[in-house]
Amino acid sequence: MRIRHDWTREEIRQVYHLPLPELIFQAQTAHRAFHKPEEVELCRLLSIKTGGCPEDCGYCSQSAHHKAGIARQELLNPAEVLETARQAQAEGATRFCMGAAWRQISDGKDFERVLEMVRGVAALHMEVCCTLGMLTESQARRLKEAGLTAYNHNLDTSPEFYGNIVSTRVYEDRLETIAHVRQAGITVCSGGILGMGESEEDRIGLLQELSQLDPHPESVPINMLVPNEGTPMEHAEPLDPLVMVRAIATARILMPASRVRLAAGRRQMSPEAVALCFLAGANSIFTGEKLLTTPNPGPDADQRLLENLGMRAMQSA
Ligand code: SAM
Ligand code: DTB
Ligand code: SF4
Repeated sequence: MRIRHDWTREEIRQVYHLPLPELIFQAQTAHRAFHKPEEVELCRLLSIKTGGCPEDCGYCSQSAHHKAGIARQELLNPAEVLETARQAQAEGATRFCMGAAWRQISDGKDFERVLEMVRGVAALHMEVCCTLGMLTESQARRLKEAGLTAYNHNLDTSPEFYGNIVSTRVYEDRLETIAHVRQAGITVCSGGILGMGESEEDRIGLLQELSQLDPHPESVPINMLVPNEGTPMEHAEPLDPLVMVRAIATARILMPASRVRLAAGRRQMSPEAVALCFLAGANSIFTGEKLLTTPNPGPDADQRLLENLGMRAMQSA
């Protein structure tokens, strides 16, 4: 199966709108060419610095522009972070992702502390991912040297809709950080959010942008909006889970070798909808009781789910 970076809007539109049985069949065919269909990657998220973010992302509980009422938390100690990583590993997670509510990394004490966290998690032989906002080329290089495997930086939606969800940065800024990550030899984790009031065309536009990145992001998180009280999106219309299924299947067909993550929003989905997302080619989830600031199903529920489906956690590479 050839990996393409030149999917046109029209081709993607046609894939996205295929009759569901045909869409799932094509997604499964792509999935099986590169992955074991019974395996799911378990990733654990931890918010290492919470709230007070200067950006105004309309979906986010951590923006200082909204009143979501979450407790602010300054940067955690590396020791606490490593304790959580060890626990996550004991629960079967192979990837550990640390998120900070920053617009960008500033060099200095905090960045040094993050580098220490990265070195510590890497020493556990887990995949280490960070999402810290924008970064420069030299910061990316230092993260790489510390052992960072992946950097998460989402495009979130189409370029056309982007201005409706955030005003404090532009799409180009996102693409630039992704380029810095790539240049440093760190793998890219980039995806988006569905359910923010975007159109089908915006979802297709997001998938096209991701598929044009060369190489493709190794990891593509597809989030269902978690509507946070106190944010401009708290009353967003709930998303039909079949939209998640279509977007995941399309992502799988466009980027067959990538890991496609069913990221935020699983608490709002039935086990049947989650199962359909796996059939559509999702092969990664976030585990643990919490995402960054919102609840997640938790390890017991996830173990039951995988057992019921006869699926299993991916072993460390
Ligand atoms: N501040 C950094 C940044 O924005 O790049 C990193 C942390 S940020 C919380 C990471 C990603 O989480 C966002 O890009 C967005 O895609 C996702 N996210 C945040 N809030 C969400 C929500 N309420 N529902 C779904 N996804 C969300
Ligand atoms: C991603 O795409 N989703 C994760 C991770 N990357 C950093 C974040 C989801 C956040 C959900 C809302 C919250 O818990 O605050
Ligand atoms: Fe800040 Fe990231 Fe939240 Fe945007 S998504 S407000 S950049 S923490």
